[in-house]
Amino acid sequence: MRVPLRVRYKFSLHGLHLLVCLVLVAPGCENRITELDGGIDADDGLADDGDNQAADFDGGADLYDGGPDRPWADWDSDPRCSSLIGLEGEQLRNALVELVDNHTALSYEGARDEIFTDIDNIDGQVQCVYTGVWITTDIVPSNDIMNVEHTWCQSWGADTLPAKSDLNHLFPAITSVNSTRSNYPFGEVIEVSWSNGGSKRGLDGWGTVVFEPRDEHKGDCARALFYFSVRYNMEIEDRMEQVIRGWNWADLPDAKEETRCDRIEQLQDTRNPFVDCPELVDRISNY
Ligand SMILES: [Ca+2]
Repeated sequence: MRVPLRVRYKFSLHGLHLLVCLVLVAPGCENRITELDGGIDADDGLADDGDNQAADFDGGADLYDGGPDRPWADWDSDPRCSSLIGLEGEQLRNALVELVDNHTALSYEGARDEIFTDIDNIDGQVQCVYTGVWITTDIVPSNDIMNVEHTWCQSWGADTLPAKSDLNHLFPAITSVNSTRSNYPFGEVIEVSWSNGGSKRGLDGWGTVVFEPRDEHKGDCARALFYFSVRYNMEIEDRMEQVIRGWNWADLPDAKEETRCDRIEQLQDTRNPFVDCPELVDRISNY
């Protein structure tokens, strides 16, 4: 069994300070410096049980320290976000709700049809977001093969319209893999019990069963969840929120995700603003 990261941090700080320093300056670990400082007592350099919150919310995930800020002045280059310039916190949340509220809701059957025949169909093929497996189809496939994943699970509050059919959080997935994800929270797996195509299920650093999408889908998943939280005024569990904030930056929107957002706008009249401007995620402190 692997030792949870927070325990390893304490062990390292007590006995192997040099090792800790080497880890901190390794490429890609720069963000850990600030986070780790938050868990160190300034007097003796040892982890303090009373203020090691940074270590506590890690849970096996890469520590999140926020993404690079884009100056508001540069946002003029993206007219889709121009109405949001300068807004943060509740003001931003309210402005986002104005943008995404009252979309044109499809029936669930209609949404499923659009996924398989239009928005996720590329030259007659549809890809499972969790495994990368492609199937050839120009219709809604058999439910035994591939179906629709509710990133915000139906059992979490997406079981009625319009949330149930909101394409901004629906994706195609191999049926058996969708069942494996079930309604487990998203997180970073450190003890793998199942894996397929880069996605994993298993225990995170707190010993909770979580599902981790493959890297290519981590950001898409995160932005779908932040969208859902704002659109439907639903809270994201704190541990999951810390993880997916990091995923938002680790897997920034690419042309495929942006094109998907365009297609959804044609059908629903609204977009996922976090796909257009992923920096917005960090300008709301709690979802
Ligand atoms: Ca992606």
